[in-house]
Amino acid sequence: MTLSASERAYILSLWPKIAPQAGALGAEALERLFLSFPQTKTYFSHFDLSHGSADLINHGGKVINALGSAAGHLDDLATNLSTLSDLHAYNLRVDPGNFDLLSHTIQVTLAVHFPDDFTADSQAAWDKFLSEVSAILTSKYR
Ligand code: HNI
Repeated sequence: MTLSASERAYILSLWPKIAPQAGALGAEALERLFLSFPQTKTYFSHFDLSHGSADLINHGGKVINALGSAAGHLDDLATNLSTLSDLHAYNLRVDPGNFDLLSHTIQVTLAVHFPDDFTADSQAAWDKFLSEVSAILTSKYR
């Protein structure tokens, strides 16, 4: 599952628009995750999950910036994400099914904020990129 040149271009062209709003976009993706899939809240019982909370913005920013870092290493995603892969598999033990749910709410958030950029082709590229990231973050479970 390798990203083609045009798929890479869709990821890299949107990233500069995402980066300045990483916290807000990440917080929205998390809020959508927790509202649509409330079972995912169990991993965040130590967070204040209310709308616009500092916890949502801080953690949302970390998630989005990790994606930005990955986008800068599309030729070597596994190395770039190795520490996070260890964390999610060995420490957090997040059920792998949840990665599809977060990938979905990230895409909804991008669609809402960047309607002109997030064409069907762009979405397909982002979906593939998020699938690759998720596959790596869940690769050490067994
Ligand atoms: Ni995830 C911590 C990135 C999916 C639950 N996660 C992180 C951190 C990053 C991150 C970055 C912070 C690491 C650190 O502090 O060193 N997570 C990502 C990415 C994805 C992802 C890029 C997928 C796109 N994480 C998920 C999913 C869940 C999840 C699907 C559960 C529903 N992550 C967590 C939890 C933490 C976490 C829980 C620890 C939070 C804390 O600070 O206590």
